[in-house]
Amino acid sequence: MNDMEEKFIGSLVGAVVGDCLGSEYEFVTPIPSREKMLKTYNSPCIFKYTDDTAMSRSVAFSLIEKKKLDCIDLAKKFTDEYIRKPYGYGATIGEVFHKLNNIFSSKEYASITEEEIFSPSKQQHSGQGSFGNGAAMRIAPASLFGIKSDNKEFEDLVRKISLITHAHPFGINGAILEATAVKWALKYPNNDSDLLDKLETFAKSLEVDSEQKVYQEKITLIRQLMLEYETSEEDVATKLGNDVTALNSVPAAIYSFLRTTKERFSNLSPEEKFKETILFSISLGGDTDTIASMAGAIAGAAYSINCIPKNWIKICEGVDDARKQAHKLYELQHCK
Ligand code: 8NA
Ligand code: MG
Ligand code: MG
Ligand code: MG
Repeated sequence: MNDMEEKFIGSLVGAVVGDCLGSEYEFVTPIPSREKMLKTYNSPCIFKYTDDTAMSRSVAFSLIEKKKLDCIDLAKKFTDEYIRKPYGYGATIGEVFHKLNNIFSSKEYASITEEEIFSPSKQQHSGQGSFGNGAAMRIAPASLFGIKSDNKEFEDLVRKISLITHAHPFGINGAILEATAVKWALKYPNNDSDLLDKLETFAKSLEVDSEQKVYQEKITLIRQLMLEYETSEEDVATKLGNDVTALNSVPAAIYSFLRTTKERFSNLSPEEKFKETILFSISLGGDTDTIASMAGAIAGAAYSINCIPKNWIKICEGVDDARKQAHKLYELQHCK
């Protein structure tokens, strides 16, 4: 197996591990100490995956099967999975799936258009669309699939995958930034660009017509945090956020990974850096499964599958499927 394939697998497995381990503490207060957390993860139970992984699996499955983005197929896979197991999702996203299910059950599949598929998400929240983190949390497979795409093509891919459920620009732009971070991490440490510069350029292009430069402001905050030797979890959560919105979770996930590239962690092995990413992201509290899953996708891509602790891999549901899907997405690169 070559290094890039190991990074592909690291990314999807890293996302599953973050979701499974993080879900243990989603909105739990107070978050226990590292020692207590590690003890829990040493217990012989299986940690189940949640909506984050369920939706990522559908994204990967559809891209692999169709060898391109087919939004109607992906919407069908999201909907079928939700109907099969509707627990653990965001509080309002179910409305989208019920409307999509009505479309799929009342119309001939071949007659369904993309416009119809994008319509339920546009109706969310009185026509604003959702700015939840549900588009960003499932996006890692798109980074693998689109590794060779140029910026414009990649942005379009992520935007359309997001639009099936999330129509608010904050929800979509959060997914684009998370996907960009994962794609960047696949080329780490040999990447010739700085991640924050790259994200800032993207955020500027995404927020060019907007009066609110919300993601640009978060990137400035991450830059400041990167200059500090250490900042407490509470302060990071206050500055970057830790809730179910994309704006208040994607930056926290990106920082959780970036923090492990600080000079003070240079003595840690890549495995210790992966662990540090996950434990720190969970220690932020709030939406821990989703923040850890997004951070795990980036760290897994950067440090690769060999650096994900074997004892964590054993206790997380869905790792084997993530491994297989990453392998298939890797193989697809050679068919393109
Ligand atoms: P979503 O679209 O329902 O958004 C999540 C929440 O964000 C909504 O329920 C609203 O409270 C809020 N929200 C989004 N857009 C708006 C808006 N325009 N105006 C006002 N409020 C808004 O679902 P999603 O897929 O984005 O959510 C993903 C999150 O839900 C993940 O954290 C995931 O793990 C899951 N989650 C599950 C639980 C649980 O206990 N089952 C708890 C929290 C989150
Ligand atoms: Mg190797
Ligand atoms: Mg979840
Ligand atoms: Mg969550």
